[in-house]
Amino acid sequence: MRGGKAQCGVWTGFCTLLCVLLILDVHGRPANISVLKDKTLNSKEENEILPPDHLNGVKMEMDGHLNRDFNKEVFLGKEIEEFEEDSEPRRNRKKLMDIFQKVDLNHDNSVSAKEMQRWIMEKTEEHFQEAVRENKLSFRAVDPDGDGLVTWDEYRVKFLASKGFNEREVAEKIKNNEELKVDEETQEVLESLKDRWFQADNPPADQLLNEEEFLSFLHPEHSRGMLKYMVKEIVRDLDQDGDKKLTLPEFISLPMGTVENQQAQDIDDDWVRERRKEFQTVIDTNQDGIVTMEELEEYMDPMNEYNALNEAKQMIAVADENQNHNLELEEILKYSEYFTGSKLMDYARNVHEEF
Ligand SMILES: [Ca+2]
Ligand SMILES: [Ca+2]
Ligand SMILES: [Ca+2]
Ligand SMILES: [Ca+2]
Repeated sequence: MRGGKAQCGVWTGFCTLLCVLLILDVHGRPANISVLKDKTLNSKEENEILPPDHLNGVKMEMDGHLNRDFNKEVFLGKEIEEFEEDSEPRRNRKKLMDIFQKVDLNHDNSVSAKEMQRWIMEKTEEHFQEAVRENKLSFRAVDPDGDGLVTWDEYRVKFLASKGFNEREVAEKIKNNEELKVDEETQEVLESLKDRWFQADNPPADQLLNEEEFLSFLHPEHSRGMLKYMVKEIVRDLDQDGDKKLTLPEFISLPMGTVENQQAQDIDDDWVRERRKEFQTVIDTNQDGIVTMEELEEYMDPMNEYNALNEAKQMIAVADENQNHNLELEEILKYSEYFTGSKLMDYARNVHEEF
């Protein structure tokens, strides 16, 4: 574990179908899959014992897609959901002003890159703490006898029960070493979960996961070892020539036949443009046109301070209208959609009322 307990926020909620789709969908990757990730499809109560496909404050999804909400997640921390649900501009503006005061540590009414970096690190830590909190509940659900240790078989029973299998029947069969009749899709998910399960078992491996290990099972971004595992999985999915490195064409490649109309074509073009930019300007740090596992690991590491500073500079650049490399309150209010996801239509009038 890095820094003892680096923690990250649980993003609860895909519907069962979507979750299975995303776990299985390693080769076919439609460019517009983010469309599927519409918030309306989320359901909070399901799959809490399954590793979330989306990790808050991590730059890339487990399926290799860029995390489009990254900047909002690291700017808002655990308040992100509140912002999404609350669409009342007046209240959002007030909240954003409060955040600005806090980011502006030296109270000079201007946010520097350093101040933003510190803020990003703080908010990332907040997601971590959220993950730990939710992990407690998830762990309790898979450890009904409460001895603090979970076997793969115990977890497997809970997983299958969440897929609609009869929990007692499955448990009985596993106990008696009988064959489980599960469909191919479920079997594939099980195998990938099993792989991940044993990766999360810290040495000396005892085939049991305690709460902390279970946390890195659900949240690989917490531990150096699991971060490596996650990167390996992503590279495996994108690497076409098997050299365990990614070229730009490998990184931006799209499956054939996903483009059905002009709208989808536009989404594809945006997707490629964004990915190319990210590859060239951020991930490939030594600029040799190749992304190694090490480079990808640094990129994915939510606690990387250098990444946080870069992100801070990028965020400032987006809204820095007066070009002073700092953010003033008016700039942040004007670009509120970028920082919070919600538009403040009447920002100009309100700002003037305020001052
Ligand atoms: Ca300041
Ligand atoms: Ca390659
Ligand atoms: Ca490189
Ligand atoms: Ca400025």
